[in-house]
Amino acid sequence: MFITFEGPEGGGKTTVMAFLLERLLAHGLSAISLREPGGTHVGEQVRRLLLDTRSDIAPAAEMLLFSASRAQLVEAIIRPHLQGGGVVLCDRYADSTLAYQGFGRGLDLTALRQITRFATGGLTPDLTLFFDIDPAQGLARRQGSGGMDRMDAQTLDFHHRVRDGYLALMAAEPARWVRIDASAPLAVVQGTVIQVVGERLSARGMI
Ligand code: Z5A
Repeated sequence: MFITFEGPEGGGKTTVMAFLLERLLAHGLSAISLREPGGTHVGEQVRRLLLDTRSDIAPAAEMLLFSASRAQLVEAIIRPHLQGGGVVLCDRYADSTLAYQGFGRGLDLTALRQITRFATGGLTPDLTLFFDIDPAQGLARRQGSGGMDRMDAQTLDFHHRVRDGYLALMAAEPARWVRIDASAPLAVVQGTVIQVVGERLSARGMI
């Protein structure tokens, strides 16, 4: 089962994914957690380039770099783990490209979908958890937990377009997406995620 974590920054994706991973492993499931961009040697090099505030990257080049990192991750880790019957948790995936480079930067969505299909071989998540939070609140949390990277440092307008983009993606594919109120206290968010994922795993006979 392939589960992705999406949403504006500071929603708690990384924190909750680590919590979920522990629970899945405790259940005896073969689960791994990954992040995008990154997750492989090549991907981590690309990540450094993409998030460095000194990088001046054209929108199309930015999109292709995110896609290169994704292509490597799918080929080297995600697909083999899924083929072995495991669970893959991924902190961001292709929907981030549609939300950030498509709705945020204004790149053509049809072209982004074609490139994404090429990069991933058409691999789509079984479940996408949307950590929904007001962008200003998310950025404030992010500022509190560390430095701002090149993507965080975009305008608030940009981050609002990204969130609106996510809402449009979710509306277009309601069976794959579940909205999580990421402004709720952490324990509530964790409880909701455990319940949603538990139901999906049980429906597949995995627990
Ligand atoms: N990007 C893109 O443009 N295109 C693409 O195709 C892809 C990505 C794949 C990756 O940055 C950037 O690349 C990202 C999108 C773009 N940029 N932006 N902007 P990243 O991986 O470094 O960052 P991120 O994915 O945006 O994650 P984040 O900012 O670290 O946020 P998070 O993982 O959702 O939150 P967190 O780190 O778990 O929590 C943040 C803080 O909030 C932390 O102190 C927590 O303790 C706290 N927290 C978490 N939950 C709560 C609750 N419920 N209440 C109170 N406090 C909480």
